[in-house]
Amino acid sequence: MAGGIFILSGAGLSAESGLRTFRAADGLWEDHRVEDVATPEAFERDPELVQRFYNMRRAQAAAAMPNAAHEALAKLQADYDGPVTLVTQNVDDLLERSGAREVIHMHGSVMGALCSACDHRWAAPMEMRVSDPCPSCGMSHTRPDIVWFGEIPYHMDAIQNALENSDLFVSIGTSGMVYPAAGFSQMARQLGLKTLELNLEASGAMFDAVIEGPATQVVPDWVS
Ligand code: BJW
Repeated sequence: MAGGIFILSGAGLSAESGLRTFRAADGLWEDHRVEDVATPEAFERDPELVQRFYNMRRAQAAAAMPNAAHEALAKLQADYDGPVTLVTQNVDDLLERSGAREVIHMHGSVMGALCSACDHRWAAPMEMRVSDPCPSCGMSHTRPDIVWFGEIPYHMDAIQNALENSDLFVSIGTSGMVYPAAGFSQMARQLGLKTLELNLEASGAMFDAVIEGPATQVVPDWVS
């Protein structure tokens, strides 16, 4: 069996599917202040504003189609003679819709609802409201199943375990500005993995190799 491949993806993977990245000049954070929509405090202060932001994101994600980069990663996972762990910071489901399996969504999923009273999770309605009752406890504390700033990303133990059992770390379309994901390439190097970045523009972090270009070109080229 071949050595394991650990793939970390970010917003650049879905950019050519029409989903905006966060920190580009035309990115989401140009129109929406992080402090207003992506923190638990924002949700406490103005839940309807936060729900509107994620209702919009959910509609955009549902309308988007997987691109050649998502499809290449799903094919790699299916064809490669070893484990391919797909960890994404993205909250869309485009990897799953291209056939990828067991995608680790470390920042949650815009397609999911979470009850902040009992932690029950269920499929989000397209138009989510705080007043929607939780199907498990009946309380009306419904929020998007998203990891906001100051919250602990999901599946950290599984991520650490996959990193320790891989030989190659590949970062795709992420600026490396947000921790803990931003620290994974350094952790990988310390664990002795080879590291590769595929990005429209190099993030500036240290990698053994960097290939610059749009994900729909560089990811299929790398996979084939
Ligand atoms: C293309 C392309 C194309 C474009 N082809 N490429 C001070 C120091 C250090 C840390 C902290 C600090 N103060 C606070 C922190 C912690 C904080 C943090 O990192 N803040 C920084 C801003 C400094 N982090 C947290 O709070 C996290 N939690 C945490 O740390 O808990 C503590 C803990 C951790 C672990 C164990 C125990 C305890 C939570 C972070 C939650 C992030 N949430 C968001 C929003 C929610 C999801 C959503 O709404 O979608 O997640 S923020 C946003 O950034 C989103 C993304 O997933 C995340 C990363 O962004 P990404 O994907 O990199 O996008 P961009 O826009 O930045 O970059 C796009 C890239 O694509 C670029 O590189 C382009 O070149 C490229 N690209 N087109 C290929 N066609």
